[in-house]
Amino acid sequence: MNPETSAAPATERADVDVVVVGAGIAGLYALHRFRRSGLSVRVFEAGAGVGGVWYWNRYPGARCDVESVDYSYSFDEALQQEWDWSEKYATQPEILAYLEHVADRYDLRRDIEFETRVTDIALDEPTLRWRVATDTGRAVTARFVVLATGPLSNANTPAIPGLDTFAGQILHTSHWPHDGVDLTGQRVGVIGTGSSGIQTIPCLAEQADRLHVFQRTANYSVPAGNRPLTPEQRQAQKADYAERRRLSMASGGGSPHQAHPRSALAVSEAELREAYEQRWALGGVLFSKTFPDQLTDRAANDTARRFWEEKVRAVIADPAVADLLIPRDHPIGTKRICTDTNYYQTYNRDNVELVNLRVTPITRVDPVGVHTTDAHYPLDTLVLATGFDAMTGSVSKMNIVGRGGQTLNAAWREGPKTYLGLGMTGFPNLFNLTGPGSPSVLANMVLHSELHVDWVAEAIEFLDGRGAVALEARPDAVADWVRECADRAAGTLMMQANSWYLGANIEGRPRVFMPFVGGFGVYGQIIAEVAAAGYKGFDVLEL
Ligand code: N01
Repeated sequence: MNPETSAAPATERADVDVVVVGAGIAGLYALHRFRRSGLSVRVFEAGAGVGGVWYWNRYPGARCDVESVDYSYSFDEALQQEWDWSEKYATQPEILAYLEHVADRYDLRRDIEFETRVTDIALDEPTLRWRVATDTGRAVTARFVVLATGPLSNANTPAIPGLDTFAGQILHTSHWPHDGVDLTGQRVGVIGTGSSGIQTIPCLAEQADRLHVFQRTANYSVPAGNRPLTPEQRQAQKADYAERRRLSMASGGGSPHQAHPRSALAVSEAELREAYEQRWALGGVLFSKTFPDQLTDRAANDTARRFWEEKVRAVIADPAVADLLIPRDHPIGTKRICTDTNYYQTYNRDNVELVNLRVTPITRVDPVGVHTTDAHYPLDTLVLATGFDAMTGSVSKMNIVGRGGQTLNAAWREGPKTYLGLGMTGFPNLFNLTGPGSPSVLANMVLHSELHVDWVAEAIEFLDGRGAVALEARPDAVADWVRECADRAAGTLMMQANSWYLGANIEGRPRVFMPFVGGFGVYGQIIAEVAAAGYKGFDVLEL
Protein backbone atom coordinates (compact mmCIF):
# COMPACT_ATOMS: atom_id res chain seq x y z
CA MET A 1 0.00 0.00 0.00
CA ASN A 2 1.19 3.46 -0.74
CA PRO A 3 0.99 5.84 2.19
CA GLU A 4 2.09 8.74 0.00
CA THR A 5 -1.41 9.37 -1.31
CA SER A 6 -3.90 11.79 0.18
CA ALA A 7 -7.36 11.00 1.53
CA ALA A 8 -9.07 8.24 -0.42
CA PRO A 9 -12.63 8.44 -1.71
CA ALA A 10 -15.10 6.28 0.22
CA THR A 11 -15.05 3.53 -2.38
CA GLU A 12 -11.30 2.98 -2.14
CA ARG A 13 -9.29 1.21 0.48
CA ALA A 14 -7.55 3.21 3.18
CA ASP A 15 -3.85 3.81 2.54
CA VAL A 16 -2.91 1.76 5.55
CA ASP A 17 -4.73 -0.26 8.16
CA VAL A 18 -3.13 1.50 11.10
CA VAL A 19 -1.34 4.78 11.69
CA VAL A 20 0.73 4.76 14.88
CA VAL A 21 1.86 8.10 16.31
CA GLY A 22 5.22 7.76 18.06
CA ALA A 23 8.12 5.31 17.83
CA GLY A 24 8.90 4.93 21.51
CA ILE A 25 8.42 1.77 23.54
CA ALA A 26 4.70 1.46 22.75
CA GLY A 27 4.93 2.54 19.11
CA LEU A 28 7.73 0.10 18.28
CA TYR A 29 5.88 -2.84 19.73
CA ALA A 30 2.63 -1.70 18.08
CA LEU A 31 4.31 -1.77 14.67
CA HIS A 32 5.71 -5.24 15.26
CA ARG A 33 2.48 -6.65 16.71
CA PHE A 34 0.17 -5.19 14.05
CA ARG A 35 2.42 -6.48 11.32
CA ARG A 36 2.17 -9.92 12.90
CA SER A 37 -1.62 -9.62 12.51
CA GLY A 38 -1.09 -9.01 8.79
CA LEU A 39 -1.96 -5.30 8.99
CA SER A 40 -0.24 -2.53 7.06
CA VAL A 41 1.19 0.09 9.40
CA ARG A 42 2.72 3.54 9.10
CA VAL A 43 4.45 5.10 12.09
CA PHE A 44 5.15 8.83 12.38
CA GLU A 45 7.84 9.94 14.79
CA ALA A 46 8.90 13.51 15.58
CA GLY A 47 12.45 12.52 16.57
CA ALA A 48 15.21 11.54 14.18
CA GLY A 49 15.43 8.09 15.76
CA VAL A 50 13.46 5.53 17.73
CA GLY A 51 13.16 5.50 21.51
CA GLY A 52 10.67 8.24 22.45
CA VAL A 53 11.37 9.43 25.97
CA TRP A 54 14.73 7.61 25.87
CA TYR A 55 15.64 9.37 22.64
CA TRP A 56 15.06 12.84 24.09
CA ASN A 57 16.00 12.68 27.77
CA ARG A 58 19.80 12.53 27.54
CA TYR A 59 20.75 14.57 30.59
CA PRO A 60 23.71 13.34 32.66
CA GLY A 61 22.53 10.74 35.18
CA ALA A 62 19.38 9.76 33.25
CA ARG A 63 18.48 6.18 34.02
CA CYS A 64 15.37 4.14 34.62
CA ASP A 65 13.84 3.64 38.06
CA VAL A 66 12.44 0.20 37.21
CA GLU A 67 14.93 -2.67 37.17
CA SER A 68 16.36 -3.26 33.70
CA VAL A 69 15.37 -6.91 33.72
CA ASP A 70 11.72 -5.89 34.18
CA TYR A 71 11.83 -2.75 32.04
CA SER A 72 12.17 -4.73 28.83
CA TYR A 73 9.86 -6.37 26.32
CA SER A 74 8.42 -9.75 27.19
CA PHE A 75 6.89 -10.60 23.82
CA ASP A 76 9.79 -12.65 22.50
CA GLU A 77 11.63 -15.17 24.65
CA ALA A 78 14.61 -15.08 22.28
CA LEU A 79 14.94 -11.31 22.74
CA GLN A 80 14.75 -11.69 26.52
CA GLN A 81 17.48 -14.28 26.50
CA GLU A 82 19.86 -12.60 24.08
CA TRP A 83 19.95 -9.09 25.56
CA ASP A 84 22.39 -8.48 28.45
CA TRP A 85 21.69 -5.59 30.81
CA SER A 86 24.86 -4.32 32.41
CA GLU A 87 23.38 -2.68 35.52
CA LYS A 88 20.43 -3.12 37.86
CA TYR A 89 18.99 0.17 36.57
CA ALA A 90 19.92 0.85 32.97
CA THR A 91 21.25 4.22 31.84
CA GLN A 92 19.53 6.20 29.09
CA PRO A 93 22.21 5.25 26.49
CA GLU A 94 21.80 1.56 27.29
CA ILE A 95 17.98 1.67 27.07
CA LEU A 96 18.23 3.58 23.81
CA ALA A 97 20.71 1.00 22.46
CA TYR A 98 18.22 -1.73 23.44
CA LEU A 99 15.35 -0.02 21.61
CA GLU A 100 17.56 0.51 18.55
CA HIS A 101 18.42 -3.17 18.68
CA VAL A 102 14.70 -4.02 18.79
CA ALA A 103 14.06 -1.73 15.79
CA ASP A 104 16.82 -3.47 13.82
CA ARG A 105 16.06 -7.01 14.95
CA TYR A 106 12.43 -6.79 13.78
CA ASP A 107 13.17 -4.59 10.76
CA LEU A 108 10.91 -1.83 12.06
CA ARG A 109 12.52 1.28 10.58
CA ARG A 110 11.18 0.74 7.05
CA ASP A 111 7.67 1.62 8.23
CA ILE A 112 8.65 4.61 10.38
CA GLU A 113 8.85 8.17 9.09
CA PHE A 114 11.22 10.13 11.29
CA GLU A 115 11.33 13.88 11.85
CA THR A 116 7.64 13.90 11.05
CA ARG A 117 5.14 15.33 13.48
CA VAL A 118 1.45 14.50 13.20
CA THR A 119 -0.53 17.74 13.18
CA ASP A 120 -4.10 16.69 12.30
CA ILE A 121 -6.18 13.57 12.72
CA ALA A 122 -9.70 13.90 11.33
CA LEU A 123 -12.56 11.41 11.07
CA ASP A 124 -14.26 10.91 7.75
CA GLU A 125 -17.65 10.00 9.17
CA PRO A 126 -19.22 8.24 6.16
CA THR A 127 -16.34 5.78 5.88
CA LEU A 128 -15.20 5.81 9.53
CA ARG A 129 -11.65 6.28 8.31
CA TRP A 130 -9.13 8.65 9.70
CA ARG A 131 -7.18 11.22 7.72
CA VAL A 132 -3.79 11.89 9.24
CA ALA A 133 -1.70 14.89 8.23
CA THR A 134 1.85 15.77 9.22
CA ASP A 135 4.08 18.82 9.36
CA THR A 136 6.00 17.45 6.38
CA GLY A 137 2.91 17.67 4.20
CA ARG A 138 1.96 13.99 4.29
CA ALA A 139 -1.67 12.93 4.25
CA VAL A 140 -2.55 9.31 4.91
CA THR A 141 -5.86 7.54 5.41
CA ALA A 142 -6.14 4.73 7.94
CA ARG A 143 -8.78 2.45 9.41
CA PHE A 144 -7.28 2.78 12.87
CA VAL A 145 -5.15 5.36 14.64
CA VAL A 146 -3.10 4.42 17.67
CA LEU A 147 -1.66 7.22 19.79
CA ALA A 148 1.64 6.06 21.26
CA THR A 149 2.82 9.55 22.14
CA GLY A 150 3.70 8.74 25.76
CA PRO A 151 2.54 10.44 28.94
CA LEU A 152 5.81 12.35 29.51
CA SER A 153 6.78 13.74 26.13
CA ASN A 154 5.67 17.35 26.08
CA ALA A 155 8.26 19.49 27.88
CA ASN A 156 7.14 22.15 30.35
CA THR A 157 9.13 25.36 30.06
CA PRO A 158 8.09 27.79 32.79
CA ALA A 159 7.10 31.33 31.86
CA ILE A 160 9.80 33.10 33.85
CA PRO A 161 10.11 36.77 32.89
CA GLY A 162 13.27 37.44 30.88
CA LEU A 163 14.10 33.77 30.25
CA ASP A 164 14.51 34.46 26.56
CA THR A 165 17.02 37.23 27.26
CA PHE A 166 19.54 34.91 28.92
CA ALA A 167 22.78 35.12 26.95
CA GLY A 168 24.26 31.91 28.31
CA GLN A 169 23.17 28.37 27.53
CA ILE A 170 19.64 27.18 28.43
CA LEU A 171 19.15 23.43 28.53
CA HIS A 172 15.99 21.44 29.26
CA THR A 173 16.58 17.98 30.73
CA SER A 174 14.08 16.47 28.29
CA HIS A 175 15.80 17.99 25.24
CA TRP A 176 19.45 17.56 26.16
CA PRO A 177 21.92 18.05 23.29
CA HIS A 178 22.74 14.73 21.66
CA ASP A 179 26.48 15.32 21.69
CA GLY A 180 26.52 16.03 25.42
CA VAL A 181 27.59 19.24 27.11
CA ASP A 182 30.81 20.02 28.95
CA LEU A 183 30.05 22.19 31.99
CA THR A 184 33.57 22.09 33.37
CA GLY A 185 34.49 25.32 35.13
CA GLN A 186 31.03 26.82 34.59
CA ARG A 187 28.56 28.53 36.91
CA VAL A 188 25.43 26.43 36.51
CA GLY A 189 21.88 26.89 37.81
CA VAL A 190 19.24 24.15 37.93
CA ILE A 191 15.55 24.94 38.29
CA GLY A 192 13.53 21.93 39.39
CA THR A 193 13.99 19.10 41.86
CA GLY A 194 11.75 16.34 40.50
CA SER A 195 13.08 12.98 39.22
CA SER A 196 15.09 14.60 36.41
CA GLY A 197 16.66 17.28 38.60
CA ILE A 198 17.45 14.82 41.38
CA GLN A 199 19.17 12.45 38.95
CA THR A 200 21.21 15.09 37.19
CA ILE A 201 22.20 17.42 40.07
CA PRO A 202 24.90 15.07 41.48
CA CYS A 203 26.43 14.69 37.99
CA LEU A 204 26.33 18.43 37.24
CA ALA A 205 27.90 19.18 40.64
CA GLU A 206 30.91 17.08 39.70
CA GLN A 207 31.48 19.08 36.51
CA ALA A 208 30.48 22.62 37.38
CA ASP A 209 32.63 25.12 39.15
CA ARG A 210 29.56 26.30 41.05
CA LEU A 211 26.06 24.83 41.11
CA HIS A 212 22.98 26.69 42.34
CA VAL A 213 19.91 24.51 42.82
CA PHE A 214 16.70 26.54 42.70
CA GLN A 215 14.17 24.48 44.64
CA ARG A 216 10.50 25.42 44.86
CA THR A 217 9.21 22.16 46.35
CA ALA A 218 11.27 19.47 48.06
CA ASN A 219 10.71 15.90 46.89
CA TYR A 220 11.17 12.48 48.44
CA SER A 221 14.03 10.52 46.96
CA VAL A 222 15.31 7.06 47.82
CA PRO A 223 18.78 5.78 46.93
CA ALA A 224 18.51 3.67 43.78
CA GLY A 225 21.02 1.12 45.04
CA ASN A 226 22.23 0.76 41.49
CA ARG A 227 25.02 -1.74 40.84
CA PRO A 228 26.54 -3.66 37.95
CA LEU A 229 24.95 -7.05 37.29
CA THR A 230 27.28 -10.02 37.46
CA PRO A 231 27.07 -12.76 34.80
CA GLU A 232 25.62 -15.06 37.49
CA GLN A 233 22.90 -12.56 38.40
CA ARG A 234 21.99 -12.06 34.76
CA GLN A 235 21.84 -15.80 34.24
CA ALA A 236 19.59 -16.26 37.26
CA GLN A 237 17.27 -13.47 36.12
CA LYS A 238 16.99 -14.91 32.63
CA ALA A 239 16.27 -18.39 33.98
CA ASP A 240 13.48 -16.89 36.11
CA TYR A 241 11.90 -14.71 33.44
CA ALA A 242 8.62 -16.62 33.11
CA GLU A 243 7.87 -16.35 36.82
CA ARG A 244 9.05 -12.71 36.97
CA ARG A 245 6.69 -11.77 34.17
CA ARG A 246 3.79 -13.70 35.66
CA LEU A 247 4.18 -11.90 38.99
CA SER A 248 4.63 -8.53 37.26
CA MET A 249 1.46 -8.87 35.20
CA ALA A 250 -0.56 -9.63 38.34
CA SER A 251 1.07 -6.94 40.48
CA GLY A 252 0.05 -3.41 41.38
CA GLY A 253 2.83 -1.70 39.45
CA GLY A 254 4.17 -4.14 36.88
CA SER A 255 7.20 -5.47 38.73
CA PRO A 256 7.52 -8.82 40.51
CA HIS A 257 7.88 -7.43 44.06
CA GLN A 258 5.01 -7.83 46.51
CA ALA A 259 4.09 -5.55 49.41
CA HIS A 260 4.33 -6.78 53.00
CA PRO A 261 1.28 -8.94 53.78
CA ARG A 262 0.10 -6.79 56.71
CA SER A 263 -0.79 -3.19 57.43
CA ALA A 264 2.02 -0.89 58.56
CA LEU A 265 -0.11 -0.22 61.62
CA ALA A 266 -0.58 -3.88 62.52
CA VAL A 267 3.06 -4.94 62.87
CA SER A 268 5.47 -4.43 65.77
CA GLU A 269 8.00 -1.59 65.71
CA ALA A 270 10.77 -4.14 65.06
CA GLU A 271 8.92 -5.68 62.10
CA LEU A 272 8.12 -2.26 60.72
CA ARG A 273 11.75 -1.24 60.83
CA GLU A 274 12.96 -4.49 59.36
CA ALA A 275 10.53 -4.19 56.43
CA TYR A 276 11.61 -0.62 55.67
CA GLU A 277 15.30 -1.52 56.05
CA GLN A 278 14.84 -4.35 53.54
CA ARG A 279 13.14 -2.08 51.00
CA TRP A 280 15.73 0.64 51.57
CA ALA A 281 18.48 -1.89 50.84
CA LEU A 282 16.61 -3.12 47.76
CA GLY A 283 16.62 0.51 46.63
CA GLY A 284 14.35 2.62 44.48
CA VAL A 285 10.67 3.38 44.07
CA LEU A 286 9.38 0.21 45.77
CA PHE A 287 10.02 1.87 49.12
CA SER A 288 6.73 3.71 48.74
CA LYS A 289 4.92 0.38 48.48
CA THR A 290 6.55 -1.44 51.38
CA PHE A 291 3.18 -1.85 53.14
CA PRO A 292 -0.15 -2.23 51.34
CA ASP A 293 -1.79 0.71 53.15
CA GLN A 294 1.02 3.21 52.77
CA LEU A 295 -0.78 5.15 50.06
CA THR A 296 -4.26 4.88 51.55
CA ASP A 297 -3.80 5.57 55.26
CA ARG A 298 -2.09 8.71 56.53
CA ALA A 299 -0.90 7.08 59.74
CA ALA A 300 0.63 4.17 57.78
CA ASN A 301 2.20 6.66 55.41
CA ASP A 302 3.70 8.57 58.32
CA THR A 303 5.63 5.49 59.44
CA ALA A 304 7.36 5.41 56.04
CA ARG A 305 7.88 9.16 56.03
CA ARG A 306 9.55 9.12 59.46
CA PHE A 307 11.88 6.27 58.47
CA TRP A 308 12.76 8.10 55.25
CA GLU A 309 13.48 11.36 57.09
CA GLU A 310 15.79 9.67 59.57
CA LYS A 311 17.78 8.06 56.74
CA VAL A 312 18.04 11.27 54.74
CA ARG A 313 18.96 13.54 57.64
CA ALA A 314 21.79 11.16 58.48
CA VAL A 315 23.63 11.92 55.22
CA ILE A 316 23.18 15.71 55.08
CA ALA A 317 25.91 17.55 56.99
CA ASP A 318 24.06 20.83 57.64
CA PRO A 319 20.75 20.38 59.53
CA ALA A 320 19.48 23.69 58.15
CA VAL A 321 19.98 22.42 54.59
CA ALA A 322 18.34 19.14 55.58
CA ASP A 323 15.30 21.09 56.80
CA LEU A 324 14.89 22.55 53.31
CA LEU A 325 15.22 19.18 51.63
CA ILE A 326 12.51 17.46 53.71
CA PRO A 327 9.07 17.77 52.04
CA ARG A 328 6.27 18.91 54.31
CA ASP A 329 3.49 19.48 51.81
CA HIS A 330 2.56 15.92 50.76
CA PRO A 331 2.59 12.33 52.03
CA ILE A 332 5.48 10.18 50.80
CA GLY A 333 4.76 8.45 47.49
CA THR A 334 1.84 10.69 46.50
CA LYS A 335 4.08 12.36 43.94
CA ARG A 336 6.24 10.01 41.91
CA ILE A 337 8.94 9.08 44.39
CA CYS A 338 12.39 9.91 43.03
CA THR A 339 15.42 7.64 43.00
CA ASP A 340 18.95 8.90 43.18
CA THR A 341 22.63 8.24 43.48
CA ASN A 342 24.20 10.56 46.08
CA TYR A 343 21.58 13.28 45.72
CA TYR A 344 21.45 14.42 49.34
CA GLN A 345 25.22 13.99 49.78
CA THR A 346 25.68 16.49 46.92
CA TYR A 347 24.57 19.29 49.26
CA ASN A 348 27.64 18.58 51.44
CA ARG A 349 29.89 19.82 48.60
CA ASP A 350 31.44 23.27 48.82
CA ASN A 351 30.51 24.13 45.25
CA VAL A 352 26.75 23.48 45.67
CA GLU A 353 24.19 25.91 47.05
CA LEU A 354 20.49 25.25 47.63
CA VAL A 355 18.25 28.27 46.99
CA ASN A 356 14.84 28.06 48.64
CA LEU A 357 12.37 29.61 46.20
CA ARG A 358 9.56 29.39 48.74
CA VAL A 359 11.28 32.15 50.71
CA THR A 360 13.05 33.96 47.89
CA PRO A 361 11.21 33.28 44.60
CA ILE A 362 12.74 33.87 41.19
CA THR A 363 11.63 37.27 39.92
CA ARG A 364 13.29 37.28 36.51
CA VAL A 365 16.17 36.14 34.36
CA ASP A 366 18.52 38.68 32.78
CA PRO A 367 21.26 38.14 30.17
CA VAL A 368 23.79 37.05 32.80
CA GLY A 369 21.82 35.17 35.41
CA VAL A 370 18.83 34.62 37.68
CA HIS A 371 17.31 37.17 40.05
CA THR A 372 15.49 36.09 43.17
CA THR A 373 13.83 38.49 45.60
CA ASP A 374 17.10 38.81 47.53
CA ALA A 375 20.02 37.98 45.22
CA HIS A 376 21.37 37.78 41.70
CA TYR A 377 23.07 34.55 40.60
CA PRO A 378 25.45 35.00 37.63
CA LEU A 379 25.34 31.87 35.45
CA ASP A 380 26.92 30.44 32.32
CA THR A 381 24.32 27.67 31.94
CA LEU A 382 20.74 27.41 33.17
CA VAL A 383 19.26 23.91 33.32
CA LEU A 384 15.48 23.58 33.31
CA ALA A 385 14.49 20.34 35.03
CA THR A 386 10.92 21.57 35.03
CA GLY A 387 9.12 18.46 33.82
CA PHE A 388 6.26 17.93 31.44
CA ASP A 389 2.76 18.87 30.49
CA ALA A 390 2.07 15.26 31.36
CA MET A 391 -0.50 12.64 30.36
CA THR A 392 -2.46 14.72 27.84
CA GLY A 393 0.11 17.30 26.65
CA SER A 394 1.28 15.56 23.49
CA VAL A 395 -2.19 14.40 22.48
CA SER A 396 -3.56 17.93 22.92
CA LYS A 397 -0.93 19.34 20.53
CA MET A 398 -2.53 17.44 17.65
CA ASN A 399 -5.79 18.68 16.18
CA ILE A 400 -7.91 15.56 16.60
CA VAL A 401 -11.40 15.95 15.17
CA GLY A 402 -14.05 13.28 15.62
CA ARG A 403 -17.77 12.95 14.99
CA GLY A 404 -19.69 16.12 14.19
CA GLY A 405 -16.47 18.15 14.04
CA GLN A 406 -15.89 17.80 17.78
CA THR A 407 -12.25 18.07 18.82
CA LEU A 408 -10.67 15.83 21.43
CA ASN A 409 -9.40 18.94 23.19
CA ALA A 410 -12.98 20.19 23.55
CA ALA A 411 -14.16 16.76 24.73
CA TRP A 412 -11.39 16.74 27.35
CA ARG A 413 -11.74 20.37 28.45
CA GLU A 414 -12.79 19.39 31.97
CA GLY A 415 -10.31 16.53 32.11
CA PRO A 416 -9.64 13.45 29.98
CA LYS A 417 -12.68 11.23 29.41
CA THR A 418 -11.99 7.71 28.25
CA TYR A 419 -13.32 4.21 28.55
CA LEU A 420 -10.54 2.00 29.99
CA GLY A 421 -8.04 4.69 28.95
CA LEU A 422 -8.25 3.26 25.44
CA GLY A 423 -11.41 4.53 23.73
CA MET A 424 -13.31 7.81 23.47
CA THR A 425 -16.92 8.49 22.44
CA GLY A 426 -17.04 10.25 19.09
CA PHE A 427 -13.62 8.92 18.10
CA PRO A 428 -14.21 5.40 16.73
CA ASN A 429 -11.10 3.30 16.16
CA LEU A 430 -8.85 5.90 17.77
CA PHE A 431 -6.96 4.22 20.60
CA ASN A 432 -4.82 6.01 23.17
CA LEU A 433 -2.02 3.97 24.75
CA THR A 434 -0.75 4.22 28.35
CA GLY A 435 -2.50 7.54 28.96
CA PRO A 436 -5.18 8.86 31.31
CA GLY A 437 -7.69 6.29 32.51
CA SER A 438 -5.09 3.51 32.49
CA PRO A 439 -2.42 2.68 35.12
CA SER A 440 -0.03 4.58 32.87
CA VAL A 441 2.95 6.02 34.77
CA LEU A 442 1.98 4.10 37.92
CA ALA A 443 3.04 0.90 36.17
CA ASN A 444 6.03 -0.54 34.32
CA MET A 445 5.61 1.23 30.98
CA VAL A 446 7.08 -1.58 28.87
CA LEU A 447 4.69 -4.26 30.07
CA HIS A 448 1.86 -1.73 30.06
CA SER A 449 2.58 -0.88 26.43
CA GLU A 450 2.53 -4.55 25.51
CA LEU A 451 -0.77 -5.06 27.36
CA HIS A 452 -2.41 -2.17 25.52
CA VAL A 453 -1.01 -3.00 22.09
CA ASP A 454 -2.06 -6.67 22.39
CA TRP A 455 -5.56 -5.56 23.42
CA VAL A 456 -5.88 -3.24 20.40
CA ALA A 457 -4.46 -5.89 18.02
CA GLU A 458 -6.98 -8.42 19.29
CA ALA A 459 -9.79 -5.87 19.01
CA ILE A 460 -8.88 -5.30 15.35
CA GLU A 461 -8.79 -9.07 14.77
CA PHE A 462 -12.24 -9.29 16.40
CA LEU A 463 -13.65 -6.60 14.08
CA ASP A 464 -12.08 -8.05 10.97
CA GLY A 465 -13.23 -11.54 11.94
CA ARG A 466 -16.88 -10.52 12.00
CA GLY A 467 -16.76 -8.05 9.12
CA ALA A 468 -17.33 -5.03 11.38
CA VAL A 469 -15.44 -1.78 10.87
CA ALA A 470 -15.14 0.05 14.15
CA LEU A 471 -15.23 0.06 17.93
CA GLU A 472 -16.52 3.17 19.63
CA ALA A 473 -16.73 3.69 23.38
CA ARG A 474 -20.32 4.18 24.55
CA PRO A 475 -21.04 7.42 26.47
CA ASP A 476 -22.36 5.52 29.51
CA ALA A 477 -19.24 3.32 29.61
CA VAL A 478 -17.04 6.43 29.48
CA ALA A 479 -19.02 8.13 32.25
CA ASP A 480 -18.86 5.02 34.44
CA TRP A 481 -15.11 4.59 33.88
CA VAL A 482 -14.35 8.25 34.60
CA ARG A 483 -16.35 7.94 37.83
CA GLU A 484 -14.64 4.69 38.77
CA CYS A 485 -11.18 6.19 38.23
CA ALA A 486 -12.10 9.25 40.32
CA ASP A 487 -13.63 7.14 43.11
CA ARG A 488 -10.58 4.90 43.30
CA ALA A 489 -8.24 7.91 43.44
CA ALA A 490 -10.40 9.54 46.12
CA GLY A 491 -9.87 6.48 48.29
CA THR A 492 -6.11 7.07 48.35
CA LEU A 493 -3.78 9.78 49.62
CA MET A 494 -2.87 10.67 46.01
CA MET A 495 -5.24 13.65 45.99
CA GLN A 496 -3.17 15.30 48.75
CA ALA A 497 -0.23 16.24 46.52
CA ASN A 498 0.02 18.93 43.87
CA SER A 499 1.38 16.42 41.41
CA TRP A 500 1.55 16.23 37.66
CA TYR A 501 -0.69 13.15 37.99
CA LEU A 502 -3.37 15.76 38.72
CA GLY A 503 -2.16 18.26 36.14
CA ALA A 504 -1.33 20.54 39.08
CA ASN A 505 2.02 21.59 37.59
CA ILE A 506 0.41 23.29 34.57
CA GLU A 507 -1.56 26.46 35.08
CA GLY A 508 -5.16 26.27 33.95
CA ARG A 509 -5.36 22.47 33.81
CA PRO A 510 -8.42 20.94 35.50
CA ARG A 511 -7.50 19.13 38.71
CA VAL A 512 -8.31 15.54 37.77
CA PHE A 513 -6.30 12.52 38.91
CA MET A 514 -5.48 10.98 35.55
CA PRO A 515 -3.99 7.50 36.03
CA PHE A 516 -6.10 4.50 37.11
CA VAL A 517 -4.91 3.72 40.66
CA GLY A 518 -6.53 0.31 40.99
CA GLY A 519 -3.35 -1.56 40.06
CA PHE A 520 -1.82 -2.95 36.89
CA GLY A 521 -2.98 -6.54 37.47
CA VAL A 522 -6.55 -5.50 38.28
CA TYR A 523 -6.64 -3.25 35.22
CA GLY A 524 -5.34 -6.06 32.99
CA GLN A 525 -8.15 -8.28 34.23
CA ILE A 526 -10.78 -5.60 33.59
CA ILE A 527 -9.76 -4.97 29.99
CA ALA A 528 -9.46 -8.71 29.31
CA GLU A 529 -12.99 -9.25 30.64
CA VAL A 530 -14.32 -6.43 28.46
CA ALA A 531 -12.76 -8.06 25.39
CA ALA A 532 -14.01 -11.51 26.35
CA ALA A 533 -17.54 -10.11 26.67
CA GLY A 534 -17.48 -8.97 23.01
CA TYR A 535 -16.05 -5.53 23.86
CA LYS A 536 -18.69 -4.67 26.41
CA GLY A 537 -19.12 -0.90 26.67
CA PHE A 538 -18.09 -0.36 23.04
CA ASP A 539 -20.45 -0.12 20.11
CA VAL A 540 -19.36 -2.52 17.38
CA LEU A 541 -20.05 -0.61 14.16
CA GLU A 542 -20.77 -1.79 10.66
CA LEU A 543 -21.09 0.46 7.66
O1 N01 B 1 9.48 16.73 36.33
P1 N01 B 1 8.65 17.07 37.68
P2 N01 B 1 10.66 15.68 36.14
N1 N01 B 1 9.93 27.64 39.13
O2 N01 B 1 7.39 17.68 37.21
C1 N01 B 1 9.93 22.56 39.27
C2 N01 B 1 9.55 10.64 35.09
N2 N01 B 1 10.99 10.53 35.19
O3 N01 B 1 11.14 15.82 34.73
O4 N01 B 1 7.05 20.92 42.43
C3 N01 B 1 10.57 26.80 39.93
O5 N01 B 1 8.56 15.89 38.57
C4 N01 B 1 8.89 21.80 40.04
O6 N01 B 1 8.61 22.47 41.25
P3 N01 B 1 7.13 22.35 41.91
C5 N01 B 1 8.95 10.41 36.48
O7 N01 B 1 7.72 9.76 36.35
C6 N01 B 1 11.50 9.33 35.54
O8 N01 B 1 11.66 15.77 37.17
O9 N01 B 1 6.16 22.58 40.78
N3 N01 B 1 10.48 25.47 39.84
C7 N01 B 1 9.61 20.45 40.22
O10 N01 B 1 10.54 20.52 41.25
C8 N01 B 1 8.82 11.83 36.95
O11 N01 B 1 7.93 12.03 38.01
C9 N01 B 1 12.84 9.20 35.69
O12 N01 B 1 7.11 23.39 42.94
C10 N01 B 1 9.68 24.98 38.90
C11 N01 B 1 10.35 20.32 38.88
O13 N01 B 1 10.44 21.62 38.32
C12 N01 B 1 8.43 12.54 35.70
O14 N01 B 1 9.20 11.93 34.68
C13 N01 B 1 13.69 10.27 35.50
C14 N01 B 1 8.98 25.80 38.01
C15 N01 B 1 9.63 19.45 37.90
O15 N01 B 1 9.55 18.15 38.39
C16 N01 B 1 8.68 14.03 35.68
O16 N01 B 1 9.94 14.29 36.28
C17 N01 B 1 13.14 11.48 35.13
C18 N01 B 1 9.13 27.19 38.17
N4 N01 B 1 8.47 28.06 37.39
C19 N01 B 1 11.79 11.60 34.97
N5 N01 B 1 8.28 25.02 37.17
C20 N01 B 1 13.33 7.88 36.10
O17 N01 B 1 12.97 6.87 35.55
C21 N01 B 1 8.53 23.75 37.52
N6 N01 B 1 9.38 23.71 38.57
C22 N01 B 1 14.20 7.83 37.25
